Amino acid sequence: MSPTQLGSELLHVDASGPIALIRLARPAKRNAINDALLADLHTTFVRLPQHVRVAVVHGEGPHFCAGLDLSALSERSAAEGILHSRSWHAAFDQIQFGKVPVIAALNGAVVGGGLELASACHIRVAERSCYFGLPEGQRGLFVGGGGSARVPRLIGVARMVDMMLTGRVYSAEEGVAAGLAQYLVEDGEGLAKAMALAERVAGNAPLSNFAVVQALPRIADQSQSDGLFMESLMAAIAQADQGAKDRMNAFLQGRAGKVRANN
Ligand code: 1HE
Repeated sequence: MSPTQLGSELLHVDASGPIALIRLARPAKRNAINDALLADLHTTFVRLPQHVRVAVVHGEGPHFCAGLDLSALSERSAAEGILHSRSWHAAFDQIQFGKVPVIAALNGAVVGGGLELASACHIRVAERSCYFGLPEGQRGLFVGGGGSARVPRLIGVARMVDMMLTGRVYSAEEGVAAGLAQYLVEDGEGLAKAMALAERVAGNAPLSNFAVVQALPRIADQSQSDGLFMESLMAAIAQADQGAKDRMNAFLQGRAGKVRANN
């Protein structure tokens, strides 16, 4: 897989422009993630070319992702189970803490490992058809793709406990209200909305985007004292960049947009 030939028959990737489009392409299996698809996701995010500024992830067919491919759940020892889970962590870390901001366009089932994938992305757009669940409890499993770390940061531990213990499923509207996604759109409009958001994100200074994606979640995990110190370092690095100076001058000379309500 060379940088210009990312993807596979399981993962369709167009990284030719500044917005990379990454599509889970197993609709017959509801985009369930097997080891090969996981490896493709991992490699794709590691190898995104330098010119890519934002990535958009979505799923082919009526469902974003049915989670772990349950047919691939062979008998594993505890040690093999740990390594399998760690391979999901490694792949999804490349999404959350990779080169670029990642926007997920969600439709249909966003369940189990599919919700873990979505929660590794930075912005989630939910179509009205979309629903969120963590059926691991019902399947005799536990989350293994980073869900226990990422989902409570979106919705709180109590809501995740409820989802896992009772099998509660959140509708798109409920998910947006709870914090599982930031945008709610009509069916069929998710990808267009994600692309429109990606255009805006791509227009930011790359170092600002880097700070938001890399520093912000880490600061939120730190003590206030450590977090504020890291904030100062990141702010100083970002504003020292020529791109930031150009943008500030553009505003001061009346050449940049103003902040307006609902812009
Ligand atoms: C699958 C999977 C899968 C579908 N692994 N094959 N995830 C789950 O527990 C969710 C399981 N899936 C479902 O609840 C439903 O399939 C859906 C709600 C996602 C979609 O329903 P539907 O009616 O549109 O499709 P379907 O008929 O159920 O499925 C179509 C095919 O996809 C069918 O295979 P076929 O060969 O009979 O056509 C299904 O078996 C297959 N399929 N989902 C394998 N998940 C890192 S730890 C993460 C732990 C987890 O993610 S646990 C949660 C797993």
